[in-house]
Amino acid sequence: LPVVWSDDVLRHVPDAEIWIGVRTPGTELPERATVLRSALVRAGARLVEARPLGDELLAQAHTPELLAHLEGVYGQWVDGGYLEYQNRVVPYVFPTPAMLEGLPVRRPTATHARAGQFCYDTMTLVGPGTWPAARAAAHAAATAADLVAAGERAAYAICRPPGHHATRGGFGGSCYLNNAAVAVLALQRAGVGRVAVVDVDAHHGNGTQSIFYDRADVLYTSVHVDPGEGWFPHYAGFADETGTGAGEGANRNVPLAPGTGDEGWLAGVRELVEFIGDRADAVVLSLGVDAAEDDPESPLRVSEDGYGRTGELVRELGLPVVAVHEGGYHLPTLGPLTVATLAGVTG
Ligand code: SP5
Ligand code: ZN
Repeated sequence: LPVVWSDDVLRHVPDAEIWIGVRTPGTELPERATVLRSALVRAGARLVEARPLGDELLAQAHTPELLAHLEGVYGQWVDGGYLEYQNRVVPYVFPTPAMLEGLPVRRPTATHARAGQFCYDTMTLVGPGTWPAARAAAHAAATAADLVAAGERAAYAICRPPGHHATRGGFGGSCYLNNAAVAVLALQRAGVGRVAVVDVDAHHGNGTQSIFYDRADVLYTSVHVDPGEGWFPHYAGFADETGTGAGEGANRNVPLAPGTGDEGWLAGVRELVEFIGDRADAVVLSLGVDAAEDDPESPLRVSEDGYGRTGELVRELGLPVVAVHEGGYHLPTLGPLTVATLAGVTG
């Protein structure tokens, strides 16, 4: 199994997350990527360097305003003297629909105001290495997609920071650029017609869903902890979100009750696989392992064996698979869970 890697993914150091006003240590740490690399190498995988082949794909996945913001905002934060207050870009005012109620969204003058124009939560801070790392992760996803388009049956990209909460024009949930969306677009650039995203991260991938919500040629499917039970991303991931316009019927969410273990989880994954059926030519697997029982960020209770069987169910689709890493925060089990899933995928 080719495993795509870039040293640049280590450059994003989140330092902190501000959650209900409390500054807590960051959870999406660089060590996640090195742990994954070690586990995969130990399991016999072949490391492939990420190639810089994604900028036009980034422009397809995201708005120019978001890309310019992510590239420039930390420098503006430094130049504006904000390091005196915070060592990371932290938003405080958000141009929500409730603030503007139909009025145009202006471009604010102050950097501290602009911080909230694209970031929709207070946990996803921008530091000096955020942009190069996010870009490297997206390039890794595109490289894995290119390997699959060139004939590999499966490829896996160690993407960090993760991506599935990043929308076309916004970011949050520890995500900045949508790596899974970039993988989809890279497959299609290489001539693959229909792509199904299977998102097995514990959280709903609101970003990926929204990017493809009106498209019939990209199915988005996800099993995750029920946002209606109080879990991030709170505002999306419900079962009645089925797509819009041409994309009606191309979206499938399976929300699960907190505490769900292997049986309920695997029934959910099976639903996704049946939903996809013969309607896709390739799969992008949004591979988060934070549904595992020992993960601190979700209340689901999937075992290592459950993740292995998750991979096997994806394999049963009989399609080439581009796996991109998403969440998973318990460093001691991150490697084994991911190796088990990929072993299921490759058989
Ligand atoms: C990619 C991914 O798995 N993103 C997950 C983002 C969800 N984060 C929600 C955090 C909720 C509060 N967690 C408290 C941790 C304090 N450090
Ligand atoms: Zn997650």
